[in-house]
Amino acid sequence: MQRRPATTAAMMPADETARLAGRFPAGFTWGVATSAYQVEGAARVDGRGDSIWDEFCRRPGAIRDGSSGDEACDHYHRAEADIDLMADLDVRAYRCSISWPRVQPLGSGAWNRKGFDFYERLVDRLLRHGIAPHLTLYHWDLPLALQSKGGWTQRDTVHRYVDYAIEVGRRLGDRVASIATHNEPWVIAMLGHEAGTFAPGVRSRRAAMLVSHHLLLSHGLALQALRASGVRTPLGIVLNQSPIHPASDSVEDLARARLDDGLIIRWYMDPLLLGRYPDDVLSFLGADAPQVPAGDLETVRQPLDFLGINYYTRNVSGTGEALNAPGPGREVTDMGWEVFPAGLTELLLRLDADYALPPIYITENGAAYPDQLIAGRVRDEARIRYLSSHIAAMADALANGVDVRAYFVWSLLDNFEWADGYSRRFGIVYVDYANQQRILKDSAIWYRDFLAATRGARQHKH
Ligand code: IFM
Repeated sequence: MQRRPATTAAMMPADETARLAGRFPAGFTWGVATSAYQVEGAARVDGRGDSIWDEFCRRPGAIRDGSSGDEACDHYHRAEADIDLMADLDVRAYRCSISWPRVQPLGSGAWNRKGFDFYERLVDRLLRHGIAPHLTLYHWDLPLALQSKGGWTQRDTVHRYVDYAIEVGRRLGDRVASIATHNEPWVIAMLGHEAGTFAPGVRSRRAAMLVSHHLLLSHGLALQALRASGVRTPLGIVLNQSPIHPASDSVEDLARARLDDGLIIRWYMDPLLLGRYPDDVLSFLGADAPQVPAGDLETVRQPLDFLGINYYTRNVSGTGEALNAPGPGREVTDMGWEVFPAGLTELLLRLDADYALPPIYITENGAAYPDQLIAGRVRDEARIRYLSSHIAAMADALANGVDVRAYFVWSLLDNFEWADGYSRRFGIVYVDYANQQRILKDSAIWYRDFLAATRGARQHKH
């Protein structure tokens, strides 16, 4: 690991950083996030089973650069150093996920002790450094053995998942700061089962909607089971959300935007918080709507201790526009996603107006840029602007009464960005994949100084 002093003044004046920090209450949680398949590597080590992403990556053309998470950031073997790195940054919260096939290789039956040992060591070391572990149970890496039986299209997978959740709760529930059941069910359902661009690469709207229902049901059952088994840590779920803006005022574009709002936001928020699916989406889906057995929606609607929101951009919807198409002349990140911080405030105020929300955690926010390591330094001013403007947008929502309690930068490390492979870098820490060296980007130094300012600490002197 390479450490380097840096002057934040060149990136953002210290008084501006301090003013931003001063907009948040003491006790607000600031962290960084990763997920298992994206960073761990060690895909065939210590008894880990295959996941649907291992298989998907083997399909020719599935991943832009032909890569996989086989090695990723080798975090499995470097977790201690990565935790030391977080401690150096004075980060006090870390959101990560458990790889289900690492702890239960076939998704049912035997548990893998070595897999659990890894997470127990991770959690204990985080705690020793004063870093609160926030766990996600499912960040997309379904055990492949379950996919061969139909994966999330099968109701049985819901029950296998609940068994897994109970076991994680039993082993780690007393030591972690929160547990989220799922990360971004919309992505799992729609990119994994309708578009087919993510694992398991299925292309069927009907399958996708059934999967979304099973994911929500598994969330509800897992919450019930975790609570019944005595887990007391805050429990919730993480949704990817964006305000949906019509591309124009035309009747068609307005209708498309309303439908996308239903498919992306209300399809998840309504069952979770109101116990029903939105009527307009049900009638749009027709025969593709899932058959919902009596009682399921009641199960889905469990009290939430928190709701995680992953925010990156707004969506522009219309009959002639693709989702995420940026407006003309707008700044975009390396993902082609428009930089639109005001959308975070708008989204939070809208959700707060429409639902009786639990405390909100911003579980992901960040940006990919074509970072370059030049003379040992990554000058990612654009990422600092992105992060600070979104933190300011979150402060605006807070000032307007939304109960936001936590914020996690996506991501601690550059990592495996799914179908984009390693071609997109989201980290505040640069990973040199040739030798697995970690190099703090300027944004990491800025975040460290921002965190110090939130604690009222004096700015680091260089
Ligand atoms: O890398 C992903 C993460 O796994 C889920 N949310 C969006 C991130 C950036 O695409």
